[in-house]
Parts: sequence; C-alpha cells; structure tokens
Amino acid sequence: QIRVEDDRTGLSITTLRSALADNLFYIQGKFPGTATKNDYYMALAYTVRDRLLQRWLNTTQTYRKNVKVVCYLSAEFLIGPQLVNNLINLGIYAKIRQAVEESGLSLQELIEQEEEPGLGNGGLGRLAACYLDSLSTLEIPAIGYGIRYEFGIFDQEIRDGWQVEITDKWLQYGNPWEIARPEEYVEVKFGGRSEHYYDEKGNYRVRWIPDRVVKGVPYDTPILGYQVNTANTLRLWKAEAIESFDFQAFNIGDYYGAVDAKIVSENLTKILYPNDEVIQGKELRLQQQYFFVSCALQDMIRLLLSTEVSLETFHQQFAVQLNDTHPAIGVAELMRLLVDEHRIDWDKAWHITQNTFAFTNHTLLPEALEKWPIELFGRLLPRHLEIIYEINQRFLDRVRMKYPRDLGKLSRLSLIDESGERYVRMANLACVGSHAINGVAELHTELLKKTVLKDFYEFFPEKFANVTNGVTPRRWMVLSNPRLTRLITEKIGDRWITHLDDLRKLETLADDASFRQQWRQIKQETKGDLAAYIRKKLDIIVDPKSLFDIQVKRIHEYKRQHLNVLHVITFYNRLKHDRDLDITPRTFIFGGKAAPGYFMAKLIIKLIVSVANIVNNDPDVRDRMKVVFIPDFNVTLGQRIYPAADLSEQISTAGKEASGTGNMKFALNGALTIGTLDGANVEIREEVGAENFFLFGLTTEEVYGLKARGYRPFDYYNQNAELKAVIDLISSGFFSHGDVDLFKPLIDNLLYRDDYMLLADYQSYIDTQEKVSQAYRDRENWTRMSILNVARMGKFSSDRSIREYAQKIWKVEPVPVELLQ
Ligand code: 26Q
Repeated sequence: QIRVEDDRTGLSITTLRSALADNLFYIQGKFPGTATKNDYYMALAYTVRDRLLQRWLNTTQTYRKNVKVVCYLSAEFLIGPQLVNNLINLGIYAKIRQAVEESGLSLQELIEQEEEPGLGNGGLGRLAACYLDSLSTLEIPAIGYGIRYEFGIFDQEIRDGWQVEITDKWLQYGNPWEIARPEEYVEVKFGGRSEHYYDEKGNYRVRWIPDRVVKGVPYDTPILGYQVNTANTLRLWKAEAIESFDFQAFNIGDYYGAVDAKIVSENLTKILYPNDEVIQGKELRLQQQYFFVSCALQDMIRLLLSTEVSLETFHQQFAVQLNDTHPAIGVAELMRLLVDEHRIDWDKAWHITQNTFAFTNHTLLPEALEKWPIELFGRLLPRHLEIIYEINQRFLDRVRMKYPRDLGKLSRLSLIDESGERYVRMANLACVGSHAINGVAELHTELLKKTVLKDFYEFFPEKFANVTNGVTPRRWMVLSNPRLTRLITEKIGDRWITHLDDLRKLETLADDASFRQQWRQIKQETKGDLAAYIRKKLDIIVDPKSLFDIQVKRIHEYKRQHLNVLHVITFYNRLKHDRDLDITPRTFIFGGKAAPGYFMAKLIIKLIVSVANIVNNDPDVRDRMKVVFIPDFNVTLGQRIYPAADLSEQISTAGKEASGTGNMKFALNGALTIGTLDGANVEIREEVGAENFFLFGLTTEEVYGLKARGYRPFDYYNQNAELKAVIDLISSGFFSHGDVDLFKPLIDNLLYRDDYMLLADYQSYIDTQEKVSQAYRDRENWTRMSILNVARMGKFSSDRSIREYAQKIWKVEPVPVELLQ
C-alpha cells in the first residue's frame, strides 16, 4: 500500500497510527515495550499538536496584515486539559480514538495522563480561558497574555478533615502544548531611580535607571477555535536571569552573587498566589503583575513596529482588555513606553493609552479592591509612581473644574488613597486610563455604579457598560457531557454548538414523554459515573437514584457553603426525629479550595467533612442521605461534576457574587438552581423562567436595609427552634468527637456578626429546599424543568459575551484564516 499522506498532517487511521509510533520513538525516545502511559500520552499529544500547527502558523501570518488584535491581559488563565479540547475542535476525536485503540491502547487512560495547567484560582481565570475559546471560534484576532507559573494552584488533599496544600508540579513531565520562543525575549526593569535631563536637542526627558533587569521569555500555546482555521495564541511569560549580569559578576569574581541574582530573577514566575478576593500587598505579586504587563506591551509595540506602522496608531491596532486590576499597571507602563522610550508627547500618548485600554471589574467586596503602599510601589517602580502622580494631577484638575470645592469627591476619585498610610489605588488607575469599564452581570454593573465605582460613574457615565459572563459550550457541554451532546444533536442538529440559542428548539420536546425518558436516562448514567468516581476515590457509596445536590466553587464566607451545611444538618435532624419520615433521598456534594491563609474557609471544610463522617456512618439515615466532600476541585473534576448534578447551589448573599459562572455550567447541563438574586443568577432565572428556578433569600436592597437598621443574628437563633437545634448540635461537639471548641470561631461569628446574613436567610432557604424535595418526587415535571433550563441557556454562551465585547468595546471584526502554506 502506498501512503501519500504526510505523517504530521494526515488523518487516515493508518497515518495516525504510524504518527503515534513515530512520535513515541523520536520524541519520547522509547520502544513500545518500555513506554509508560505518560510516554504514550505525550506521543499522542504531539500527534495532535502536529495537526494543529498549520492553522496556528497561518493564523499568526494572517494577523501581520494590519488587522486589529484583541490583547486579553490576565494574571490567570485556567485553560484546563488540552488534549480532548483540541480533538473536538479539530473534529478528529473519533478517528484518534480508533487509531489509539487499534494500537492496543485506551484513549480514556491516555486522556487521564494529562496534568491540567492550574494557572488560575477560579472564576476569573476560567473566564479568561472560555473567552479565548470563543475569540478563536468567532475568528477574532486575539492574543492572551499572562504568566507561565512554574507552580499553579496547589493540589488539595484532605487529611483528618483539614485541607492540606500540595505543590502543583504541572511541568514535571513536560508540556507538549507549548512552544518556547527564546529569541523573542524582552527585558523588564525593576527598582533604581528616574533621571530627568535635557537631550541633545534641548528637550526635557526622563530615563529610568533600574537596579535590576529580568528577561521575559514567551511560551506560546495554540488556542484553536471550534471547526475553524483560527488558532489564536496564549502567550505566557517566564522570568529568567539576564546572562550579561552573570558574566559581569563572574568577571569580578562574585560567582555566588551571580547565582543568587539568577535565583531571584527566576523566582518571579515561580508561583501563582492562591488567594482570590482577599488580598495582601505582597511585593512579589506586584513584581509579577508588572513583569507580564511590561512583557506584553513591549511585545505589542515590537509587533506593530515590525509592520512599519506608526506607533501613533497603537490604539487602532490593539484593543487591550484588563482582566480586573491585576494588569492595571499597564496604563502607566504604556505611558512610560510611549513618552520616555518612544518620545511621543504626553497628550498624544494619553489619547493612545485611554483609547487602548478597557477594564473589567469582577468584584463588589471592598476588601478585594487592589491597592499598593506608596513606599513599596515607589521602590519597585519609581518612574511609574511619577507617571501616576502626573496622571492624577491632570485628572484631579478636571475633577476640580466639575466639582469645585468638593473635597470628598476629590479624595475618593484620587489615584492615591491618603486617608492613612498612602496607597496607589489600582481600580482608580484602571478607570481613568480606560475608555470602557464593565461589570460581569447586570446586577453587578448596576451595583458598581451605585457603590464601589459610584464617583467614577458620575464623572464618566459614558464609559460604563455591562457584559454578562458566559461559558464555552464546547468544553462545558460537548467535551464534558458527550451523552447529552449526542441526544441534543440527534434532535436539533449540531448548530447549537456555535449558536447556543438554537437550544430553544428543545422546548417543545419537553412535552415529549419518550424524550424525557431519554433525558432522565442520560442524567442517571452520568450520576452513575460520578458515583463510581466517589466510590473509587473516597470509598463512599452514594445512590445515583438520590437527588444530587452540588455546591462546587472556591470556599468563601460570602458564598455560604456553611449555609448549605446548616441545611444538611436540618435534613439530618428531621430524619433522626422521625425515622419513618418519607423524605426525598439526597446526596450532598461539596468541593472547592480554600486560600491557604483563610482560616474560616478551612474551618468550613473541616465542618463539611466532620458532618459527612457522622452522617455517612449513622445507620438511621444512611440509605436516605450522604454527604461528600470531593477533594481537589479543578477544571478536570468540574467536567465530571457539573453534568451529574440535579440541583445547583448558588446561594451567596445577595450583592456579593459579581456573576458566578459555575451557575451557568450547571444549568447548561440540566441541573435546576436553588439560588439567591445575586450575580448572573438573576439573569438565569429571567431566561429559564421563575417557575423553573428555586429562588430564596433577601434581595440586595433588603440586605442593605437590614444592615442599616442593625442586624442582630442572635435574634434569629433565639426565635427559630430548628435553627437553634442545628447550631447547638454543632456547638455541643456532636460532629467533633466532643470537642466543643473546634467550631466555636465559626459559630460565634454566625451568632454575633454574621456579615453574610446566613441566619437571616436560613428559614427561606430551608423552606425552598423542601420545595425542591417535593418537586423531585414528580420526576416527569422535574425532567420537564431540566429540559427547559437547558433549552433557555443560550444567552450564557461565552460566544455571546465575546460578540458584545467585540462590538461595544473593542470595535473588532472577525478575520477568517485561509490555509495558504
Ligand atoms: C489580587 C491581588 C493579589 C493576589 C491575588 C489577587 C486576586 C486573584 C484572583 C484577586 C482576585 C482573584 C479572582 C477573582 C475571581 O475569580 N472573581 C470571580 O470572577 C468571576 C468571573 O467574572 C465571577 O463570576 C465571580 O463572581 C467572581 O467572584
């Protein structure tokens, strides 16, 4: 047989098999006899990567011709495992499966070899990844810029009920998806001082004399769109030492000093900070932020100048999105590059800068607003501090014109917090330096305008917009829920994968009893898979027929996992008091990481696991309820968990969750939601219909009102016997081997502070959970509601979000890629 196909691009089964064997030998350097599963995974990954390079290089080539490029700046990209996603987007899943199996291997086993790149904490990092997927699928020119952390988010283990953090060594066996581009390095300066002088022509100039220079080396990962030629680039920067520094030190004999300097430089991108929401001003974190932002902006300028286009058109060539304030230093850095290094005058540079940047805010918690002590900031970035002062002076002059004598306004709008120790306020810098500011859900954007960004909204109303978050249906349905994907596609075709609104066509099928039967069957099988995982990993037996009630997300007091626990214990007490109670059996599933320094969050995990241990071993209730904490919740586990849920817990205190995106992943996979009027829950409920959503709790207005009148949680405890019994049971040491002190910090907090108003929402939550139980007994109607939820989730595709950014904020158009070479 003559093969005309190329081993690196051919798609026949024969060629794929030969490519796999070839890569095993030539890349991994192994004979089949000694190859490990990881060797085979690597060989397979390279086989897939080969088939993607044509599209990737042609995409890069296409963008060299004067097209506007979106640059998404984010300190986090939680892209998840790449192998299956690439197989799906290339449309070669079935062929690869056949080739792998004909080679005597199990595709599933190889898939499980992949270490996911955990380069993010949670929602914000995962959103950036969904957006890259949609940008490519919509054929919009884009580059994601971020940090190549050597150690991503820690792996979580549970020992004796407590979270233990294990270093995430995701790179230890190599990363086949990235290509290093060492020749494209850039240099980033730190520290030192700025020098003001007049140049040879008598022009006033400033130069920065740093005391340290670090090299940034880009590592590129292709982000292929779904069944298109577009493969955009995720460019992550690694910090390295500058060689010339070593030599200098070497020559004067300070070899060990040079080694130290190298270590210090390389520390920059070693580790992802595992905190979300609550932040402390760690110097290394600011270094990381400046490092990747400077690398990114220098990269853009180099790209632009290589096409011989004037730097003054920068804002016409690039739309730079700031994913929260983490990259906000970019405003000052672009000014510095334009003014100091490229000699563009201030006003022109400021016009370019403002028209380049746009800012997305992801939080309403005032304690999560990023600010840096002036002393630290000035020591690390002396020139940027001067530039920020200059921006501030010019901005505050305008503020004074608009609001003469309003000192309150002035001090609130200032880029510098001068109320005590002085700080640089990154949100203020981002607002002033951007032409667009957006929240991530309708409610969140409205609250931003009324609270944390109120003064900016009054000053720049035209800058504000909402773009409700979305999730990619490719990963969060096609990849993670193949059974449901098959059923839906059988009924309505496959256009929904890129036009999620098409799911509406399922609405009429909700009335079709045989369709409902198939729908239920699929949910059942998927729950069976999760039950098998739980049994294998945790040795806990759960009943796939029971209601799977799931809360997975970072552990946070505002997200109220402990409110869920109060319901678990209420449910348990009811069963104990009436052993014949005809209750709807439930499996309560939790998962999520706590920031390592967040004591209360860790105590909540301990509480969940302690309650699980008692409940799961109590013969009185054992066949009617189970409680499970699944360790190490990450993208990979999310793919198993979201599709297996009957009930999605979205129970944050109203006004605290900016959007949530897990809420979307659950509902898209047919879970019903129990939730508050918070974040995107509001819009999900609007879309799926109030009758298909379990609403409970105070509204944002009511939360604010109650707080203003003086909230007294203890009164709720005193006046509610069932609540009192639950709290007293925890306090009694019932779940802690008689230790009455263990959960005292948590209980005292609830009784005497309760910032997140669990006790105020308790009864409403319990009553609504009872409605859930009743609703689940009518299996036909539950299935109907589940189908209608999925049918009406079209809005929450990240494709819709990206179209809105493209039109409203970036002013960019799709640029289809042709395969020329
Ligand atoms: C900042 C400075 C120093 C150290 C860490 C940080 C830091 C890191 C990550 C601060 C915040 C984060 C992450 C925030 C986050 O994930 N926010 C979530 O964003 C989602 C996407 O918009 C929303 O859906 C969630 O509501 C929001 O909580």
